[in-house]
Formats: sequence, C-alpha cells, structure tokens
Amino acid sequence: MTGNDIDLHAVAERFRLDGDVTRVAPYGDGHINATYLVETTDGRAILQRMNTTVFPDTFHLMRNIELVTAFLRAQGQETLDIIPTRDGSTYLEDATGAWRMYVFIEDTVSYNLVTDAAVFRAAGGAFGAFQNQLSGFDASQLTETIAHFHDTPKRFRDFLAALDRDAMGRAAGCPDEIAFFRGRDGRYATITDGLADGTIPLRVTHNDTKLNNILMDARDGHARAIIDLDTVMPGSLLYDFGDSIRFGASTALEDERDLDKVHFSLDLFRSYAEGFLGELGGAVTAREAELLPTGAWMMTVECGMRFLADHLAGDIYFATRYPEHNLVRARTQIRLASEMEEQADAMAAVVADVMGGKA
Ligand code: ADP
Ligand code: GN1
Ligand code: MG
Repeated sequence: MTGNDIDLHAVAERFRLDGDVTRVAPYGDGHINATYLVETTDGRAILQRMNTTVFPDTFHLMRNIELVTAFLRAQGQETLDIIPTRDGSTYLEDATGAWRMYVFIEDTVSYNLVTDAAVFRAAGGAFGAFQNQLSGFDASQLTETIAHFHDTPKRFRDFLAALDRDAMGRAAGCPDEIAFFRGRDGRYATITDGLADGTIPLRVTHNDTKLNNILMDARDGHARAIIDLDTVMPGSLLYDFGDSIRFGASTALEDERDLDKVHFSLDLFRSYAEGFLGELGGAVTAREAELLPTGAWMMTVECGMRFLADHLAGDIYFATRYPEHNLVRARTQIRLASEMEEQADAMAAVVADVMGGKA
C-alpha cells in the first residue's frame, strides 16, 4: 500500500490525542521513516509510518525507545514523548503499516546546513551530553535494531555485492566513484578491529547523529532534544562524533549537486570538537581521541558507499527525490572524505589542541 492510498486522518485518530485532527501533512527531511505533522484543534503531533524494511522488529524498536527516553527523562532531559494508541500501545500495526506518534516538540528548529559555528558547537555539546547521560544505561536491555550498522568492512562488502549485481545497469555511469571506495579497502576495519580487541570501548551510542536529528530552541538556540532514537545501540563514540562531522562540517548540503560548493570545514570541525569534548572531557580515552579524525573520515566513506550501493541497487533504502539523488549524495561524501584525507594532520592538531584543555 502506498502512502497515497492511506487515510492518514483515520490513522492519526487511532492515537490518544486531545482534540480533533484537522490536518495531516508530510513533514521533515528524514531519509528513512515517513513523517507527518498532525494538527488538531488542541495542538500538534508527529506521526510516523515506520520503515519496517529497515527496522523489521517494531516491537523491540519501540521498546528501546521507551527505555532510552525514560532513562533520559529521569535525568531531566527533554526527549521524545510517545503518544500511545487509544488502546494503550506504543505503536499500531495494520495493513497500512506500522505507526507511532510523538508529542511535537514545539518552538524548536533543526538544520540541514550549519549556518553559524555556534549552532554546531551546541550540537557537539548536545551529543556529548547525550553520551554522558547514557553512560550508566545497561546496554544489555537494548535490542540491536540494525545489526552491523556501522560495520564499515561489512558495508564495503554490501557495496561490492550491489556492484556485482548492478541491478539497474548504473555501474558504467559512475566508474570514478566506484574506484574511490575500492581504492581504500584495507582502511575500513580500524574501528571495528578496535572494538573487537577492546582498544576502543563499546558504549551506548546514538549512531545517527546528523544535525537534523537535533532540535534547537527557536529563541536562544540551545539544543533542546536529540531525536531519531531508532538506532540507539551499543557502538563507538567515534561513530557519533564522526557522523556529525560528516554531515555538519560541510559547507554545503548532503545532496548539493555543485561540488565546487562542497568543502570540509576545519573550523566547523573545531567548533563541534569543542562542544563534544567540552561535555565529555576526560571520559574520552586517549585512543578514542587519537581516532576522532579517523571516525569522521570513516563515517563519511561509509555513508558514501551506502549511498552509492543504494544507487546501484535502484534506490531501495534511502528516500530519494530523483534518479541520481543517491549518486549526488555519494559524490558529496567522496569530496568531503578526500578533503579530510588532505587535512588529516590539521584535524589531529585541532583534537590535540581542544583535548589539551579537557584532559
Ligand atoms: P527519519 O528516521 O526518517 O530521519 P526522524 O525521526 O528523524 O525520521 O524525523 C524526521 C524529521 O521530523 C526530523 O528531522 C524533525 O525535523 C521532525 N521531527 C521528528 N520528531 C519530532 C518531534 N517529536 N517534534 C518535532 N519535530 C520532529
Ligand atoms: C539516514 O534516518 P535519517 O535520515 O536520520 C540513515 C543514516 C544515514 C543518513 C544519511 C537508519 O538517517 O544512517 O547516515 O540517512 N539512517 C538509517 O543522511 O539508515
Ligand atoms: Mg532523522
């Protein structure tokens, strides 16, 4: 059933809302779930048709979110607030799909592009604080919602499999992009190896720390809530740091077509590091600190190969608006990763400088 066939009003009315539903309209820029803004005579809510291809185990996905949000709320942290169905469940599932509803977090903004270094510093602080707040969370309570989510060697193997199948006959159109990822095989296991041999600590991490997954206060810009908690799982702090840098320390949007506009910003890298490490301070191990630039590079190449694999497979994973969309996204990631390679020493110097004040 496609989104167009679904009576969204009827779906929304099955949740415990005050007031009558007056409007339901697509909302936000997420690539995974179908998100709608619900307006009622009494206020607003977020309705999501969850992506059950990406997250097949809805029960445990929602259980994770209940546990994590309860843990954050108990520490006074504003967080996602589930609106239950009229029969008291955290989600509903029927022929139209799996649905959940959240309280709309009012008076906030989220960004697809950093407009001001202070915004990115605040984002770093918020993800650092999130890491701190979850440091006491018992990871064994969490279900791994997507196995091997940031297993970059596995992502590379998946990319090679998509290339091998070349389901859409698109490989011939992107030889340079394919060569970029092939040419770096052998560098993809640094973080997974470190987690496996214990030189990098396993933590509870967000794993999808792009800037539009933080809501900032519309009045004073402070970070209010971290959202999109679907991928909170055991992972590395390097994933959370790295994915934020991948998305936010860029001078252009993730899907900018004009690569002349796309640059890695060392200044924004510093701003985020100041915010993130300012919150985490001595909780970051020496090995993690040393690998922060690698984390940024790794998340960028990993996301790039995921976009390219999806382009080759026919755009079956990420939401796209036009046929080349995933290829355009892969190209921005390649540009950013290339510039990070050129600036690796400068990135390390920034980390050392910022850590100098925190250790
Ligand atoms: P996806 O997994 O597809 O990225 P998200 O959960 O990130 O979906 O939601 C998509 C967008 O919807 C977010 O980037 C944000 O702009 C908006 N959004 C989601 N939840 C809320 C909420 N509780 N209050 C306000 N806006 C929200
Ligand atoms: C997806 O759900 P969203 O849009 O916040 C993806 C991330 C990618 C990101 C790229 C569950 O994030 O891993 O880094 O797109 N989420 C999932 O923009 O795959
Ligand atoms: Mg999101």
